[in-house]
Amino acid sequence: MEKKVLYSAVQPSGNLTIGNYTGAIRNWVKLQNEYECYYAIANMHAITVRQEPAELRRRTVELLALYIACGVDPAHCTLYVQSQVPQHAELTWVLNTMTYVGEMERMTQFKDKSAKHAENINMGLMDYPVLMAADILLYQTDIVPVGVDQRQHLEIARDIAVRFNNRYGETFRVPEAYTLKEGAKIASLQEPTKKMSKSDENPNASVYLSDDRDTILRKFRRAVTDSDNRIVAAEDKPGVTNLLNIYSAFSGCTVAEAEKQFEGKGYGDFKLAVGETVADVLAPVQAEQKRLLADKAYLNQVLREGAERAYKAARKMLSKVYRKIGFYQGE
Ligand code: ATP
Ligand code: LTN
Repeated sequence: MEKKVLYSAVQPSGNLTIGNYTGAIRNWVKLQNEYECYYAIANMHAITVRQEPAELRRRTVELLALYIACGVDPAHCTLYVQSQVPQHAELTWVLNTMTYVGEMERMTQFKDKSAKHAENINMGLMDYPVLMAADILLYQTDIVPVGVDQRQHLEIARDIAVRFNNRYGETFRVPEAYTLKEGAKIASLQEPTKKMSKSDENPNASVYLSDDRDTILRKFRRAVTDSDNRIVAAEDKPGVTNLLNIYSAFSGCTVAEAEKQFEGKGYGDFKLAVGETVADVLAPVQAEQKRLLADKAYLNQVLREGAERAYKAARKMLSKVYRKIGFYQGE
């Protein structure tokens, strides 16, 4: 039986955080044998906010090395850079004509990013979800593993697919979101009601996958908690709840087990244990990423092969779309 298709991507827009790891890449590894996987580096999405060209280029390769260091296997998955497959931009144009401005204006991420980059509310920022829909729909994707923050974009991708199918006949497969419970939403260490984000200006708010052990321990030591000293998950204790979630995601135990384990302990010991657990998981990943980055020839080859595979599938799909909508492609 043919494997179902899985698609996901991360933007090379900053240093990845432990949220990107638990909410995205780690799940990719768990799913890679069960599905036919496409894992992209979404550099076209990244330029919707301003990027320094040299940095964008460097981060693209670093992200690829990170995927592989986390355990994503290039022999089984298609790893590629979004801009190297032109059909993403081409399909976006078609889908733009069936997406409403009002829908895009209502997107939470668009509103957040518009507030944050008020000097640069560009068309690409608004079009971001349509490009994401094109990514997903080009490969007849069945499931899309994303963190909670991306679920709204996935809903729009589904709506656009259904809309197209209704108008032009069955063309796109309608994708499903896939979110694992633990690690799906890691919050900021400084403002635990906000999500941890790689583009947060406060470096203490996020733990980066590239942070060394001392930095990790220090950031957890400074994490915002509360004054009642009980290590339990509760709605009015967002800081402690977040730390319990992180501990659970990195140690493999449940939040309930973690609560039990830390019963009667102080916040100081608890934060140290969370920091050590995270640092222990990240150390081998960092070492492997460094080793891979020293072998550019290998990384370039992975990207070449990935782009070729993705291109073949995308070209077929776009041609089908062009046929359906009446674009002349020769007789
Ligand atoms: P930015 O802040 O630059 O927009 P980001 O940190 O949100 O970036 P993305 O590249 O947008 O990262 O997201 C990559 C993947 O990581 C997505 O699947 C997203 O759901 C997941 N993710 C991002 N932040 C978190 C988080 N705090 N907790 C869990 N998953 C997350
Ligand atoms: N917008 C996504 C990254 C992304 C993506 C995708 C995720 C771009 N294209 C397609 C899943 C499927 C984000 O995580 N911020």
